Amino acid sequence: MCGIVGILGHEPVAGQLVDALKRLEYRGYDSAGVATLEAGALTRRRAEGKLRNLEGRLRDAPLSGTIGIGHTRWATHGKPSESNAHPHATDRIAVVHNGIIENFRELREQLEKSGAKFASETDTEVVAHLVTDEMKKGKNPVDAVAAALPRLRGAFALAFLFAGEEDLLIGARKGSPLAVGHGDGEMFLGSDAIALAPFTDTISYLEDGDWAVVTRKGVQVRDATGKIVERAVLKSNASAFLVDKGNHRHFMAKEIHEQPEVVGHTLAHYLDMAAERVSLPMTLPFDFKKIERVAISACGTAYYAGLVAKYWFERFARLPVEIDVASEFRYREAPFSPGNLALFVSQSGETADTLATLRYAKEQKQHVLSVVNVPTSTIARESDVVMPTLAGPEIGVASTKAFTCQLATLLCLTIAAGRARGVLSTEDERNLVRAMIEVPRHISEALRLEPQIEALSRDLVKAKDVLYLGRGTAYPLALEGALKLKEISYIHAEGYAAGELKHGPIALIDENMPVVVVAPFDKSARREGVFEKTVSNMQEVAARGGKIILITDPHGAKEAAALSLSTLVLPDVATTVTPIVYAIPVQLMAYHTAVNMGTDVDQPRNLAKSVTVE
Ligand code: HGA
Repeated sequence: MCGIVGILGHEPVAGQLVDALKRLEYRGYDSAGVATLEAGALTRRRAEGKLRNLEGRLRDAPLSGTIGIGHTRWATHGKPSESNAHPHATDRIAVVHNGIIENFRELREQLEKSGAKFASETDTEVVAHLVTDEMKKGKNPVDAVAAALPRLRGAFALAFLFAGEEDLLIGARKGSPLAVGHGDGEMFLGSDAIALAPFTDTISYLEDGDWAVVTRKGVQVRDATGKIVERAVLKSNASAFLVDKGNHRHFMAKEIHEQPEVVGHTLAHYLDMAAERVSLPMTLPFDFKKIERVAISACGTAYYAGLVAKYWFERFARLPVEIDVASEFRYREAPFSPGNLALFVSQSGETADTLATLRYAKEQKQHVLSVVNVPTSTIARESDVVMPTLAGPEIGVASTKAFTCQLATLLCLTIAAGRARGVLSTEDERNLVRAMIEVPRHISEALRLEPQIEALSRDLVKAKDVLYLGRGTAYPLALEGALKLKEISYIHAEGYAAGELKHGPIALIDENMPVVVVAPFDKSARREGVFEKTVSNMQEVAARGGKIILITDPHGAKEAAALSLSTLVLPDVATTVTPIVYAIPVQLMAYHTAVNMGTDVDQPRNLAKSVTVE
């Protein structure tokens, strides 16, 4: 979260900085700002709120500098306001920051004692004063930054601009991502390659602890010990991704509708369709037969994808799975026996808590496998093996297509595990793969429910609270449905395992409470009765006047539609793939409710994509 950019250009760079920030706005939109050098002097324009406010400021008071830095903010320290907007500056330097400076209080006290005057409530501003302090002692900009960085605790990506230095930017990263873009006599810094795509496709990624001295001639990178290091220069394909909404009103709508295609791409990557078997294009650096336990760690929607995978691993590979949200996992000091598998799921591949858990798992000698949507991300780079989801850039803050692609990838992995462990027969695998091949078509059919869901959502906007229920793999879907509704419509929602209803949440049910029941008709012999058990829970809700919205298939509708106020009938799909197909109505319901509420669907309040803070 928070996007940063820096440009050493030929022409005035303010417009380019804003273009790059537009591509980073998914990371935060509490405020935005830029700083350039005007006749050598640091000059800033900043504005609270979305980037368009900054554009307005720049129209009224343009900047002409050919070197500059920019920032779009997701506030962690200090309210979203103009004075807390980055860049933060003294008369010597301006800085933009993604991350958290954990020891900012203690640094601020020291700096204030020696006369520094602070103008914001942010943690970031200490960095500006710290470097200024070093420069006042006579250090040049590079030495001043070198002296200041080791004093910062926490996570950061930083870009510095210096008064009077027309050919120098310094970037640094520890924890948060930072890329260097190489142009023709121009150079760039950015939180990701997508931000720099309009200017260059030639990118180097800084490693953790690196800092980079950038001039128009090129870049010199030093590692945390100060040693000059080489970082590979890669060709990025980020510019191939068009960041626009197509014919849709929101990125989220576009991304929901892209799912038949992107899930299809992802499946095609991991399946041999002709042989009807899973065929992973990468070599796993471990043998599933020797794995005794899988530990899954993720955050938010990716965590729910991991929760579905737990059911699949246990069922198809007979592997015990432990799963926890990364922000808990990392502090639990969970014991691991060496040589087992730690699995991480993240859309951005930069999620700070997931990354910290990954590093812990590595210390504990686990094999590290990650499922990520950004293959150049830190999580991808630090994993032993990466299974990319081929969802393409996801811009809407509420994750949709990344979730279904994560599920598709995880299903392929669990089947590969089942085969390797001798648990899944060739026949079972063939049946599963046949069901998977049909998923993109079933998603398209599910999307046809949109008008019915749109009509339904006009009632949902009146609800104060909504309950989502599900059993088995429909339980994580209930959790995901509730999360999606909360995050974009701001209606309070809870997801519960249907069997838990009577242990508490049933007390909430009255005639004002919509209850969304995710209940595919489960045909598998082993789990016989799961659907019937959910129907019993629906009876309990109906008896208390709760308004049921049932999401099921034709068999389920025949059995239980009478209990519900509305029934969404999805195609009859194999039980295993239901989480992928049932994600669609759950997403559409949240989307249309939010649209009817009039909220900012793609950029909901208080949220940001790519959570690079803890
Ligand atoms: N701590 C800084 C930057 C926040 C950030 O990176 N969010 O993701 C601030 O609050 O401005």
